[in-house]
Parts: sequence; structure tokens; C-alpha cells
Amino acid sequence: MFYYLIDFKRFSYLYAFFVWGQADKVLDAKTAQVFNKNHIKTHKFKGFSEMVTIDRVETLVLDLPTIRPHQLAMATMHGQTLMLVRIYCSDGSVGVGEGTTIGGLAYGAESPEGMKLAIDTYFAPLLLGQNADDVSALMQRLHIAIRDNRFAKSAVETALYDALGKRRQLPISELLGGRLRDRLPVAWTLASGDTAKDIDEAEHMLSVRRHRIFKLKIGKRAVAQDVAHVAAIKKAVGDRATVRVDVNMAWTELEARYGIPALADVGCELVEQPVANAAALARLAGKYPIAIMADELLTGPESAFALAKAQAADVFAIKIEQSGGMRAAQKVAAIAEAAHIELYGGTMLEGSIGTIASAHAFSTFHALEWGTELFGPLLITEEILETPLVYQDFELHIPSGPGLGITLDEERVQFFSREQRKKTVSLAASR
Ligand code: MUC
Ligand code: MG
Repeated sequence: MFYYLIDFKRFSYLYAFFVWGQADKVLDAKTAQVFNKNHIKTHKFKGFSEMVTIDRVETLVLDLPTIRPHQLAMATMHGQTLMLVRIYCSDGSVGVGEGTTIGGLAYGAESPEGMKLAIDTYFAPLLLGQNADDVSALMQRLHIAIRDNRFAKSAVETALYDALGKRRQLPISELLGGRLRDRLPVAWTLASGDTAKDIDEAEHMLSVRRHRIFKLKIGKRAVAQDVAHVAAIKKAVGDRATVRVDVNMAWTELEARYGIPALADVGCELVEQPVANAAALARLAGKYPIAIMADELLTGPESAFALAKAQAADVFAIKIEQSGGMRAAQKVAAIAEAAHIELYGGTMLEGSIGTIASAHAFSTFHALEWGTELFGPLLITEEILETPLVYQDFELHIPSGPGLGITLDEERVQFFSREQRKKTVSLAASR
């Protein structure tokens, strides 16, 4: 018995040296240089049976319809496309992550199709065979080798943490340092493009106690028309709800100078990203009795620091995809805390996976003065989870199970995947 123990130990050491050697070969020169310079470990070898490696990376694109056209200044959405990434590990654990955009390439440089291509071609080779437990080192590896691609990185990071959480039997929020809240207030976006329809929708949301914060998408019409639209909705909901607007950068600075005080006068409490330019935003912030929130300009910690330094916003709309992942979103929140900037949990209209990943990250923020807008799954007609998310009494409940704490309905995922649908269409067409 004793002999076998000694022998096994010796074998473990040999295996460790073997793995270490392989890792050095696999790491490209640049990554190895940066890792060495910063004393970053390349492998956490804890013994023969504990090493869990990444075996397979899979991506798929899902097309899902929305409950109604969703009209923003830069695009009208008739559906939402989710890019899903699944990471399969050697112990059988699987993690899932999601990437979305708004209106294809209308919002930013990454599209769901582009994320899929980037992950398949460039991310996967950097992940395969690596220690799945070393999420920070894996993300560092990706950051060194791949510039930008924040949305794809966010999806991959989510999948890595989901798998790790399942292995450790811990929710992602705990892996991120621990949650401060179990439920998050959720705003609803009124964006049908029609004032009367928006009022009906708001009344419905209030009556079913799902939302009492309304964000109105404006910027497509003339400023005066938009202000009248906001005034009518605020008048209809009165004190039962709060009203905010998102201009999605559509105004010039001059338009904003007319629009913002007029919005304050009709009871609107916050204006999100009225102009595209950071210097113009800084000139507008602090001038009117209404909060100014940065969204599109906030693309991670560096931009957060620059905006904070320029005193360009009262509130940050933090999104995990825009930030480059959950950990990066936490860094943005830390910068906001240091600069006394208030927080709002934003969305890229993610489906259930991205929404819950965001919820885990937001649950750890020191404050969330303006709540969240994690309503993405409610805008989509189709459920892809075995158990739907709980939205109740104006709040989203954050799951407490391991990893993301959600389970995909595999049949429905396959049904809505673009590849599957292509097959379905081609079969019907051939009859
Ligand atoms: C954005 O610009 O904030 C959030 C809600 C919504 O309807 O669109 C998103 C994007
Ligand atoms: Mg916005």
C-alpha cells in the first residue's frame, strides 16, 4: 500500500513537469513574456486528479422574435440574436455565456455573427487544453492576444465562471466576491414608437407589478416632439412611476441644451447619453436639475476613468458586455465609487444568460442607486430556460444555484439555433 502511495506521488511529479513543459510550448512568446514579467502563473497544478482542462469550445447563434418592434434612435429591432458560447471541461462541467448587440452593427463594432467567428477562430485555440479553474489567467491570456472584442470576451468569461461555479457549487456572485442583494429593481423600456401604445404598455406593467421605472427611447423625432411624448407619458403615470429617457447619442450639443431642461420641466428624472461626444457631455453635466447618464461612451475601466476625470456624468450605465466582462464591470463600478458617480445596471438586451450574468455582477456593486434595466428576456417571445426567470413586485430575483444558476432547455435552444432553422427551411423548400 505504502509502495503504491510513493509511486503515485512520483508519478504526479512527473506529470506536473510534463504539463508544465506542454504549457510553456503552448503559450506563445508574447503571452509568456507578459505572464513572466507580471509573475502570473501559467498552471495551477494541484495534483493528478484535480487538474480540469478545457476540452471543447462551441458557439451557436439563436434568432428569437421580440414581442413588438423595439424602436431606438439608431435602429428598430424586430427580433434579437443571441450568440451562445459553451465551454466543455474535462470533468464533465459545462459553462455557458452569451453575447448580444442591438440592431446588428448599429450600436457598436461587434455583431453576434462576428463574436462567433472571433471565438471559433481566435479565442478557442487559446483556451483549449488550459486549466479551466484559472479564470483570471485565462482572461489575461485572451486580453494579451486579442485586442478589444469586449462582447465576445464577456461571453467567454461568463461561460468560464459558470463552469467554475458548477464545479465549486457556488453562484457566480460568490466567485465575484459576494452578493450584496438577492433582487434587483428592473426598469422597462417604452419604445413602440407610439405615445398611446407606450401609455397602455406602462399601465399594463404597473397593473401586473412588473415595472415602475420607465425608460423612453427618444432621439428619432424633433426635440419638441420628443419632449411632448415624454410629457404625455409622465402625465399619464404620475407619481406611480418614474420616467427617464435614452437619446442614444442622437442629439447635437445645441439640441441637448434645449431638450434637457425641457425634459426636466415635464418631470423626467434622467437623460441617458444625449450626445455622442465626451467633451460635450461634460459641458452638459451638472447644468440642469436632471441626472445625466453615460452609456455608449462607457466601454470599460479606462473610459470610466476618463469620464470620471472629466466630470462628464452623474450616473454610469454599466453593462457587462460594453465593459468587457463581469470583472471589468466591477472595476468600472469601483471607479464610479471613488468618483462619487451613481450606478445603473444596463443591458444590451441580452437574453436570459447574459441577463443573469449581469445580475450576478450587479449584485456585488457597492450601490445601485438607479436600479437596473435587466428586462431583455421579457422582450423576447420565446423561453429558452427550463425554469423561467422570476420577475416579481418590480424586481428580478437573482438565482442562487451554482454558476449562473439557470438551466437551458436544450430542445428549444436547438430549435432556435440558426443552423437548425436553416436545415428546417431547406427541407421544406425541397418538397
Ligand atoms: C441602451 O442604449 O441603453 C437598453 C434598453 C433598451 O431598450 O435598449 C438598451 C440599450
Ligand atoms: Mg442607452
